[in-house]
Amino acid sequence: MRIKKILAKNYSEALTQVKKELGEDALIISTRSLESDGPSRGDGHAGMVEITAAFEPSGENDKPVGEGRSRRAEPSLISEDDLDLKALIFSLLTRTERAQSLGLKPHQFETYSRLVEGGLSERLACKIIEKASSEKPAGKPGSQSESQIIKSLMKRVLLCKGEIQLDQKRTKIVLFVGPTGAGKTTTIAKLAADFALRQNKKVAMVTLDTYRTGAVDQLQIFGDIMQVPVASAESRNELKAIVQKHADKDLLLIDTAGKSPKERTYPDQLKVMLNDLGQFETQLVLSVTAQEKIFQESVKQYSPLGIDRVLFTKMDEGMSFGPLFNFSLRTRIPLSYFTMGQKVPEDIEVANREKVIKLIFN
Ligand SMILES: Nc1nc2c(ncn2[C@@H]2O[C@H](COP(=O)(O)OP(=O)(O)O)[C@@H](O)[C@H]2O)c(=O)[nH]1
Ligand SMILES: [Mg+2]
Repeated sequence: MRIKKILAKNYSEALTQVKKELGEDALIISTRSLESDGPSRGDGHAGMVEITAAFEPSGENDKPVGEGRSRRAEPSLISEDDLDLKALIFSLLTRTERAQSLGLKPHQFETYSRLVEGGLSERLACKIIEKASSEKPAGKPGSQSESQIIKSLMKRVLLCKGEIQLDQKRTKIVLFVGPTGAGKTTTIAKLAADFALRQNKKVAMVTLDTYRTGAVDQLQIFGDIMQVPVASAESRNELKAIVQKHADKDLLLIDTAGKSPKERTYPDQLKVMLNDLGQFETQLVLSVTAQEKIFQESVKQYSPLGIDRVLFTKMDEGMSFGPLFNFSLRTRIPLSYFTMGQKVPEDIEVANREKVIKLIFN
């Protein structure tokens, strides 16, 4: 796709010229009259109009690789053929213009800007504003302000399911999965401390992360400090034996290896290992400092296991919390805990909606 400016005496001539030179499919991005720039223009273009248009150069895409454009072209990450013209034009608009094109009214632009700056997706921000304005009782004195309505609406749609619920009759087994370095092992240690030391429950920790040097030791050190037993399993039978050995426990926390979201086979390997456990809960551990795309990819990766909860770590290091909100709304996976520091056991809390809203609007 290329961009070109066309100069002509008036708009109708300019448009005719755009069609003639750039083709019927050319998209007008902007128009302006050069008269408005004042009489002092010395370039001889005063009184003319200028149209900026985007167009697909004809024939260039059809050339075989190695000829013409392909050889001369600068290396680029996306080929021009893959560009979605509409999305590109949308991204060329200013944020206000985008808000307008999504159907918002001028008095809503400021709120929209605020939500988008907080990291909410543009479409989600729009939907929330529209829903809030449909809920606002027209002009009632003393009624809530628009921003209060928006905050309470956002709070309402967030799904939080509180802490891990123990099972009276059997050991509650909870599996922690997620990208490398998200904070799985540290979080397990925090939870073990909370249940064992504060709630006086019988807890054991198991790690399936036996590939990485030091991974078992990392959990073992926490276990020694807290007097909580630690085991490691490399096979389905080993895991089965460990679970049987700890049948008297209230809670069994299972740590897994960190895997890049690109490793699609790991959940299947886990599934085989966990096959004899009966019921277990899966907590997806994500760092708020990770890219938003990692969130989505991790869900795709681990969905074969069934994801019951999402736990966000590194809230202390996060700069933008809108992605957490986007994720929560898109997936509807309930939030369980937030962690906000490296200190074991104190830097963990049960996820709560107020905190998310406060962080987004800070
Ligand atoms: N700032 C901060 N660091 C954390 C938090 N949780 C874990 N970490 C750190 O993140 C790093 C990776 O944690 P780890 O538990 O080993 O991640 P894993 O690979 O998912 O098991 C360690 O240095 C942790 O101390 C948190 O809530 N905030
Ligand atoms: Mg780990």
